[in-house]
Amino acid sequence: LWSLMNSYQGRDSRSIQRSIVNHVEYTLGLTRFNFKDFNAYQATSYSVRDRLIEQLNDSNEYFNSQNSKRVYYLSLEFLLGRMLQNSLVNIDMEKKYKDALTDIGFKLEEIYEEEVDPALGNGGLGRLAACFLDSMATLDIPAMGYGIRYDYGIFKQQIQDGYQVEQPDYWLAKGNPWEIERPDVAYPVRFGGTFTKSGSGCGVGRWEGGEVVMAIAYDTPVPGFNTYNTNRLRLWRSRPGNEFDLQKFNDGQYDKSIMERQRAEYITSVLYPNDSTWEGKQLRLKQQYFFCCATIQDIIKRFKLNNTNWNDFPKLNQIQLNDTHPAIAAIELLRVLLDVERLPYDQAWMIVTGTFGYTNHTVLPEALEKWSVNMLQSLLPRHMDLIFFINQIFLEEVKRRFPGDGRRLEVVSMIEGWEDKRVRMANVAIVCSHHVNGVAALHTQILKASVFKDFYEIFPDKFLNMTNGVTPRRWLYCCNPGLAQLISDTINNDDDWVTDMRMVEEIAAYADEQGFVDKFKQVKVDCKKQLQHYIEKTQGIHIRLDAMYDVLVKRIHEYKRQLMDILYIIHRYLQILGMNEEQRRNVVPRVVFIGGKAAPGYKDAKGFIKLINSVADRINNDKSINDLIKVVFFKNYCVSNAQIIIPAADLSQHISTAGTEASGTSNMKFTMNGALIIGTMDGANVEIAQEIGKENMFVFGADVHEVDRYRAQTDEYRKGRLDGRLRNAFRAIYEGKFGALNDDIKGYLNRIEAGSDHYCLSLDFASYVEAQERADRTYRDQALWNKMAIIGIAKSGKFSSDRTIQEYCAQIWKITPKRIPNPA
Ligand code: 26Y
Repeated sequence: LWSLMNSYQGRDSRSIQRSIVNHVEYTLGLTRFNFKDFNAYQATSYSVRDRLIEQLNDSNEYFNSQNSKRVYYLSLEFLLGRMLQNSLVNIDMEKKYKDALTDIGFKLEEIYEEEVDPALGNGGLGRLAACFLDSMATLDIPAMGYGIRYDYGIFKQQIQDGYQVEQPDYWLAKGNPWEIERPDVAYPVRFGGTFTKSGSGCGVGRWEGGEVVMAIAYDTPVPGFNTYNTNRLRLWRSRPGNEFDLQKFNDGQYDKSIMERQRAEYITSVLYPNDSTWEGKQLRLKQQYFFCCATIQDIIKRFKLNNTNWNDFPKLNQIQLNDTHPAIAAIELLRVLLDVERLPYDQAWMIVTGTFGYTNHTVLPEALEKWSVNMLQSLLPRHMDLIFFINQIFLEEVKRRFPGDGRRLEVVSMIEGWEDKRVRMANVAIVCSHHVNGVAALHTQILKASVFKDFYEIFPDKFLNMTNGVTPRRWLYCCNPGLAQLISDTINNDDDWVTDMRMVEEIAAYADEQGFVDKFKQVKVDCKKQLQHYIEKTQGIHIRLDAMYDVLVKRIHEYKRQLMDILYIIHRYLQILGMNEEQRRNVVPRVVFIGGKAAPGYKDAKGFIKLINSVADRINNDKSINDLIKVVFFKNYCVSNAQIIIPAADLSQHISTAGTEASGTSNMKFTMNGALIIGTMDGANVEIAQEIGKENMFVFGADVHEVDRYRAQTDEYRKGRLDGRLRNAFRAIYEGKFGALNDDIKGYLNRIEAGSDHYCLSLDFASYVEAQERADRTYRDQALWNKMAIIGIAKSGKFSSDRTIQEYCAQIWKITPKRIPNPA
């Protein structure tokens, strides 16, 4: 048996081929003599998964045997993107699989394209969770991700007649070779029912009745780069519980009771597509509690394998909350410690606050979660009871420390309102956590100075900054192999930089060296060709190669100001129309890409998409401007096509109103891939400017203070200062130059004209135009442009998520890497 147990998968070509072909025959049930690219993808993935499972099990065994401290990253979103290439790269077998497949008649690159893009997230927050998983595995941190296995990921975006149309993303339709279903790992989760309490204070009691659904685990292995360590992402799926509605069965209503059981499965059906406007949907609250409840049970079960002393719990378990979405987990842990484990309140509370950390991702008031007390009470009676209790204790403490400060009590209370009472989940999360962090320096400053000011004064040591990062494995090594190769060749150090991005700084020394610059230019051209091909294939649009590729891709939102970009394009178009031949020869040709999804209920954002498409229609069909501008609405922006467009960008736009974008993470990806940023002093742009130098970006716009002052003025004041070029762009739209647009978008523009300009389009427009002109001038000087781009890459090291995770480990989780011995 031992020899069997030691039989890891061979790494030679024959073993790889045998494993793939075996999976074709025995897993897929196909004949090994005839299978398609998709089947080759499936079999290859199963073959890779076999290796990952082995590594996962060994890692887990090892950590268990050492009673290792663990980190748990709880998130309602994991925007993983395709797994095959990333997995092969991380286990250092891409070349071997490529050769093995070539031998049997398949091209690995084509097989990559067969994979669906698992998209269980909205945008930045979900993608950050995925980057963190990659970094935690790479850094040998015993960590797990916990989330929900949605049947439907973020919708697929289609464009019909210029409007966004949402299509369901049933990503599991053809199976998912990366997950391992674990019917043996299942926990009951209760909703509703009644709670009966005994004892004083918070008391203890029994929670009974209601409905019980089961959480079933689905595990996905997360391999680290250049390490044997492989972590686990555990996603929960809901299934009906067993004690379901015996009454109806007994009454002979067999079919009805079966249907009722099915309802349990709806809990994990769909990812909510909102990323900035909170809606009090009961099903969403059920999702949150469902996954938190199962997760806490799973964590406690693992703790109990090796431990009996509850005071060790926070020393051995750190739980990070990815925004407030999983914050109910803290209350759930408290409930279990009190009502199930029967610990005294003080001890239980110490354990909770020693275990949790909370990451905030937004300062927009409309994105903050505030569940109605009534809803919580009926769904989770004990949790509501406990929130009231901890709130009371907390407020008493605040009263003692800040006597007579009634305003503060009102603001920091977990409960808001009188008739329509709501629970402020951010306040719950702050009080239940030992640390609260923002995701970029400016964002954390804003949290301390305004959003959570009153909390900061109560708990000054709780608040800290953890500037976001992105994984250089996916966002450089995988998506831009040409650039990766150039870096490796230049710094003469193999691939060491892939786990130590600061090393890339060395290439700055070559920014003036012709040989290096030529190679860099070639890499960029190759990436642009790939994008050109992708656009031709998916959207049927031909774009020229010798233009500046100007890219704005992110979720569509007023604060991100896609509207300002398209208004600038209109301005630029009108300018060109007024030029003579001579002047036109001086215009830098641009292909403008704007892409992103709008939340289905966000009318204004959807209006922006229509406007962009209408402008594209007009400009792209205007032969008179001879392709000096081409506008492409980049459809269905997602992780897999981000990997194509980011490496191909020359100019990348990060133009949010100062003080609104918590961090941004694609700004980091674009910089690593040699695009120049045009951007405001917002989010992580500020730190990117610090690292690479302001002179290597096109910075513009009001800073946070100027925004505050502008907003404090009257509509009259703002109306009187409306930017003239902006007004001309509005006129062109009203006159119908871009077709008949609906009244909503016109109304929106009218309001800006009337001085209602919350996102400061008029305030920033002049300096935006000026920055765009600077970008043009710089682009005409290709030597300068490339030099700036190279310095950007060289100095982007800070923005590796490895650095971010190291900071979380040192300052919040107090955990050190645990390198597992390599079996080979
Ligand atoms: C409550 C619900 C409506 C909701 C759902 C998703 C609210 C917010 C979100 C997602 C927010 C998000 O993606 N935030 C982004 O997080 C990134 C990672 O920290 C930041 O870089 C980015 O600035 C921020 O907008």
